[in-house]
Amino acid sequence: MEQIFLTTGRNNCGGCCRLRVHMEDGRITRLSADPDDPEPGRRPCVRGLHYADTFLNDRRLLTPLKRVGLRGEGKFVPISWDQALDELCENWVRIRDKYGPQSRYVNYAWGESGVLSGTGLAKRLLRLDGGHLGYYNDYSTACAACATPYVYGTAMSGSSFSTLTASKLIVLWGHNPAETVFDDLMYWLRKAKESGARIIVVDPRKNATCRSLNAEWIGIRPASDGAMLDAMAYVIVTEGLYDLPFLHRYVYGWREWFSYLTGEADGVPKTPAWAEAVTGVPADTIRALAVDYAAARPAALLPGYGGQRHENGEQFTRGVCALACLTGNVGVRGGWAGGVGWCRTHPMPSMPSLPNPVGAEIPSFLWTEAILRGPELTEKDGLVGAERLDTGVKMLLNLAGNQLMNQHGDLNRTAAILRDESLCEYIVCSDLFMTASAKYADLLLPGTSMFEQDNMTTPWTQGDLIGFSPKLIEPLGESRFEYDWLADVARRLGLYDAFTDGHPTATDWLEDIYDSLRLRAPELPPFVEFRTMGTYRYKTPVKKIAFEAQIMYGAPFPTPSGKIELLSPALAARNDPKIPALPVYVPAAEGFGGSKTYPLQLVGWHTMARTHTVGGNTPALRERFPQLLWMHPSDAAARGIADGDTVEVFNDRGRLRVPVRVTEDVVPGVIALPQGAWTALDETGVDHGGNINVLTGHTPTPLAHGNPQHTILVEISNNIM
Ligand SMILES: Nc1nc2c(c(=O)[nH]1)N[C@H]1C(S)=C(S)[C@@H](COP(=O)(O)OP(=O)(O)OC[C@H]3O[C@@H](n4cnc5c(=O)[nH]c(N)nc54)[C@H](O)[C@@H]3O)O[C@H]1N2
Ligand SMILES: Nc1nc2c(c(=O)[nH]1)N[C@H]1C(S)=C(S)[C@@H](COP(=O)(O)OP(=O)(O)OC[C@H]3O[C@@H](n4cnc5c(=O)[nH]c(N)nc54)[C@H](O)[C@@H]3O)O[C@H]1N2
Ligand SMILES: [Mo]
Repeated sequence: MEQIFLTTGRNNCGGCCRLRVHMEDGRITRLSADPDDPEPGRRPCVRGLHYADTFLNDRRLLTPLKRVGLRGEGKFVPISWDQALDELCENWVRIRDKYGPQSRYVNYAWGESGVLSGTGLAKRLLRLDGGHLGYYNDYSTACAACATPYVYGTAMSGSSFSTLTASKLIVLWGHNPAETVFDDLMYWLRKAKESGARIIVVDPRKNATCRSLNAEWIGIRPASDGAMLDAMAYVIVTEGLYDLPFLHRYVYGWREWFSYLTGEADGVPKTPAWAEAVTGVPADTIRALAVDYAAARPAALLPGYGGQRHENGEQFTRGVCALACLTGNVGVRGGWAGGVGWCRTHPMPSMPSLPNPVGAEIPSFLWTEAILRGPELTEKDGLVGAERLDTGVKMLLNLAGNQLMNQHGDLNRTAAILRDESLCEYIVCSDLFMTASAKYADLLLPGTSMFEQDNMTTPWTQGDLIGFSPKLIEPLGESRFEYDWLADVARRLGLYDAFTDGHPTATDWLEDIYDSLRLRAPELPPFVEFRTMGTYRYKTPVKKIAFEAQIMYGAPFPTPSGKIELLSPALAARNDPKIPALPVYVPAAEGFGGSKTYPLQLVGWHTMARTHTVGGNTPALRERFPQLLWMHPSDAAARGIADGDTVEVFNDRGRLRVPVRVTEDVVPGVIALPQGAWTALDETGVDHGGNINVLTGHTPTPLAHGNPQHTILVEISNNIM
């Protein structure tokens, strides 16, 4: 007899879709969309519908594994859980006592994006045991989240997507929600279009969103957007199309910005022709967009995170905010303030966190530096909470993450750092598969998937829904949820009671967390009911408009001046040309024209086919979405490359091989490759998986110290031996 249960995904996806799990005789037979789902904007996509193939298969790790070969070689022997945890504790205590708590690090990892995650729980245990080196920011929004408060005083710069139906013109700038999902944004974009909004996509690629919305495409060179934003502002200023009362009332530093735009300050007017040379976008197109954006009130310039995952990503973020201010599109329904765009409307569940006795934190992108040269890091590298570190990272916990050898930059350099066992002495990974990162573990522990363990989820940027993925089957083989084995580690360390705090199982925690949320949100159904619903949408819709209170009621902005700071005194004081006081274009060193040897700009994106690397080993998804390099016909012809040819893409950092798709959907001089493909390095250091991170660098962005992983210069060869 078939039974149907409801669940929701809990890896790093912005969808929070509700899935039906069909079961027979205790086995999962298939997944399907729920026809009764009240959420028309959150229907499962191809990744969600494949979760059973992705997570429940014979590729799963089934026992703890201990490394026997060289680190990274991928040679392991199975061991018992008892032996695994004994060895883990031995190293844990040895490293703590020899190097101190600061030598322990839990790496950025989002394979488990539920309320309970291995990373959060491991930090809890380490904090009960003296602490660990911490990190701040992330690989998703480092630049945007850091730069937005410099402008508005807060990162909560997002409005409810439903307000976009009031927009007359929507510009999706480096934004591709048809693939990246971002809650129910696509649904509201469709609604906006039905209400008559014109939609334009600014992207180096004619992306899936552009095609799906039948929107207009403006192709732009990667990391050059700031120049186009400057030129649009120039047109709006010189043609008198700006909102002067808005600037007077709410904005600090606009006159200085005007002087820069007109060239009064530096002798270079930031005209559309000036920007054309940088961006490759025709001057007429820039001028027309500027005029239309200024005329269509309200209008929304909606940035994704793609434009900010760049060397100059902070300035991109500030540039978009500046245009919104120039046209008075902040604080109004149908406008958009720009910035990172977080928007929380309802109470959300979270695991209570403990203070970290080690105050020091690094930016998340600098973990390889903390291993290699921890004690050399200073405030200039973004170290906070300590002037210096006493030690490099000696124990690394990588739980449900594939950063080590897939998602971090410059994988060849990363591999060299990780292979040196005198640097980081002990690496523990927990994963479902033998990933490229898992191969670098000294101890590799088999985790449980979303079908084998209760967890709770929250949506991404819009806070109106919570989800639950219930345990439906027993864990495969000997795999265990991180909570369970961490509790065993705690027991060995004499910290069991403190760690579990009266919660023998993870589900006990979830119930407690949920019940305390219910005190704040009495409309929530009882836990027993909620856990069967897949997703629950708050009944009271809150349509939030960012900065409405400031614009409608005159509340001050939470900045030092109380105004929107286009000119930032804090940034002026840094006196760093890479992050100047004004929100203006700063060229990327590895941007267009940055190298004669490597003339092509390579840009990555987050593909429909995977969530980062998750799904990258699912045969049906691999077949349907082969990893292909997009290349413009003119670049292909210049190199004698035909559609379907396999080429080698290379720079000083690495080489990869991948088949080419010749297409006019990418601008000339730019090639594009989806990020997240599984690394497959051969003995000569050539990657055959098509992983863009063999080509990305390790230089952090100037203010956020974030990952510029979309800024890459390369050359291509079709002369492969
Ligand atoms: N299917 C799927 N969905 C996902 C994920 C996934 O891996 N797969 N990952 C999730 C996660 S963790 C995150 S952080 C988000 C990521 O969300 P984003 O960072 O917004 O996604 P990206 O695909 O990197 O970038 C969005 C678009 O920006 C374009 N772009 C890149 N560089 C530039 C530029 O310099 N200028 C302009 N104008 N455009 C540029 C890309 O071509 C792409 O179409 O997605 C989430 N959703
Ligand atoms: N070049 C380039 N690099 C990028 C990006 C980019 O745009 N370009 N994007 C960056 C961004 S935005 C992000 S968020 C990061 C993502 O970086 P990661 O979070 O490291 O990437 P994932 O591939 O999602 O890794 C999840 C891992 O967890 C495992 N896993 C999945 N479910 C479970 C589970 O239930 N239990 C356990 N134990 N393991 C599980 C998966 O098998 C996988 O190995 O990548 C960043 N890297
Ligand atoms: Mo991300």
